[in-house]
Amino acid sequence: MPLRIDVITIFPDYFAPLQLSLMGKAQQSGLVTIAIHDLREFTSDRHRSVDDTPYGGGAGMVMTPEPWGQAIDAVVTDQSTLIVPTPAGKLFSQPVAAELAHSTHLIFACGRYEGIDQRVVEYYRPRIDVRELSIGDYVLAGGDVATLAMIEASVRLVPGVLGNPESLVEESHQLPGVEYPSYTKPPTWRGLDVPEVLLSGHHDQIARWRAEQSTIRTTHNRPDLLPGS
Ligand code: 6GU
Repeated sequence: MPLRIDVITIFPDYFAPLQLSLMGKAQQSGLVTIAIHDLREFTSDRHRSVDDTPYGGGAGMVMTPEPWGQAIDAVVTDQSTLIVPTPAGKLFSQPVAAELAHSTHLIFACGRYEGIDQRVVEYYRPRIDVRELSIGDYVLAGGDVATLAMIEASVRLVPGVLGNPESLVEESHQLPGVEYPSYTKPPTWRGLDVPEVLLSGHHDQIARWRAEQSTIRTTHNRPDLLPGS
């Protein structure tokens, strides 16, 4: 059974790139089905409004629950996972991506403004799996770009999507650190040589060098990933 993904957004055009490259191929091959839905199609007022001022005061606008309920009800099943992208969510990570890749049905509810009325999460939480997820410690204008990132990270882990699953094995060998640097032809570029060991054909030495480089990079760029930090 293919992974089904429904995205609900007020900016359907954000999702055009899902037709390209690996995500486009994943859909063409039938391993993944992605449908994009315009939240405004689920409004019932003349102005197709989706937001209002926050109770309790404060800056910005909050998305009203009615259109969200209509839009989610149109796609939800008891097998669905509802994902609400928000900087206030739990951190999205590679293990979360792997869980989502093995799901039956994902619904992404992309909020804008100051977020979605919290009763939408409260309503669906007793009924289905609901996850509020953040992609990192910075603030985006809305959940759409975060949704693109989460879809790409998850879909590439759906069995059969990657032509060469060796790359997943190599990624897993580096964990919990980051990858070693890569080089290709030409052997000299602007006076800079490819590290000699990589041209040596000594596979054990190459593996050792790469593990060392991975540790150096992790120490320098991501000390938070080192054991005991
Ligand atoms: Cl999921 N949404 C928004 N608006 N900002 C974010 C984010 C999500 N994750 C990190 N920053």
